Amino acid sequence: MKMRAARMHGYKQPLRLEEIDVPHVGPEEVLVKVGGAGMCRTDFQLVDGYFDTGLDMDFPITPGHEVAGWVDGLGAEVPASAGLAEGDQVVVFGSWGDGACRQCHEGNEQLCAHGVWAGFGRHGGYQEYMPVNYRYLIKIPGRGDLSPDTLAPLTDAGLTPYRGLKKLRDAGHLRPGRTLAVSGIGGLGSYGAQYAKLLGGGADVVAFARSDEKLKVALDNGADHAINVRDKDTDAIRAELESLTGRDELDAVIECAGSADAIRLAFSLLAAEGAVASVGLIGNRVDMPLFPLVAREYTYYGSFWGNYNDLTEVLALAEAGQIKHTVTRVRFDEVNETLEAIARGDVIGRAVIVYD
Ligand code: FEH
Ligand code: ZN
Repeated sequence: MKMRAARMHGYKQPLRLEEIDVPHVGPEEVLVKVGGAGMCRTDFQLVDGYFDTGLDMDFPITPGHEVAGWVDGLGAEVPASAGLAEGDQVVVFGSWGDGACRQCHEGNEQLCAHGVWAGFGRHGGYQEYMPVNYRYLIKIPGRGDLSPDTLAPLTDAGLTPYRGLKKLRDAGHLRPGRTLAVSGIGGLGSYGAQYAKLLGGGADVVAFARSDEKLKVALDNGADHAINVRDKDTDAIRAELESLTGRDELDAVIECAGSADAIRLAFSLLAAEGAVASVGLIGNRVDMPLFPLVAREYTYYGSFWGNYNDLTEVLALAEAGQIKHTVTRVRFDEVNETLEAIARGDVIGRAVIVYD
């Protein structure tokens, strides 16, 4: 049987839209019929060579690490205890550790130094069927009220800011009287604005973005305030922050963009003992003054993707109707132009490939 696959044959070139054989599954694998594949800025960066010095790529590869769909077949050794059957709706936990290191034993497979990621090898969500080890599938209860195009983004865009905000919350940075900024309202930030209220402990939430359309998403998703930071210097932003919140500082920032400007702004506005959690990856390096970091006792968290249990919590919030989804459905033949739109920052919410 054949399937459509948008595959990468090399860096800095469009994905090739191909017809290839549906893969066979290994004994412990499940064949997932992809119902939705989120298109992450990381996918553009993969094609553009962001990872070319860090990852060995055996081309062709199929991108797509943000996947939801249905069980279409089971390998012979998938145990009954996995509770999976043909037709079940599932999401893919996309970070597969070696199961041997401390991080894997602690449940943080996304931090495994020897792990592999869906969409960074032979199979990913940019193809209609993908084999996945049964351990990395989460079955969605059979009510069917969450479609694959809303489920898929939860496995990365909805997962990544959740983990970052948990770090800020669990370290005591989020409580009444505090000001929490959600920086960057793209795929990740559209969820980050929601978690800022759900996990924020009463903190005042202000969204930063470079487009009014994206700030509207943040306000619709629960942010208390919104500041368009495009072409404004720090003093102007600080004045606007004070007029909106009554304070000219931030106590915590979930930084979802990752650009040098966004990170610099976060630290420029940070109150003493403030914390920034970086989850965005637009840039390559962080440059900040040392003295304020030390003398004001800032905390800077890196937070990567999320672990399996984080994802189960996000899915529970979605199943309870506590998460709003901002999805742009994409046809398979629009994949390359959509990657370019993502690179320009022109996509509102999350683009999701659907194989109609
Ligand atoms: C996913 C896979 C690999 C690198 C980076 C990412 C991010 O999109 C996680 O949020
Ligand atoms: Zn991603």
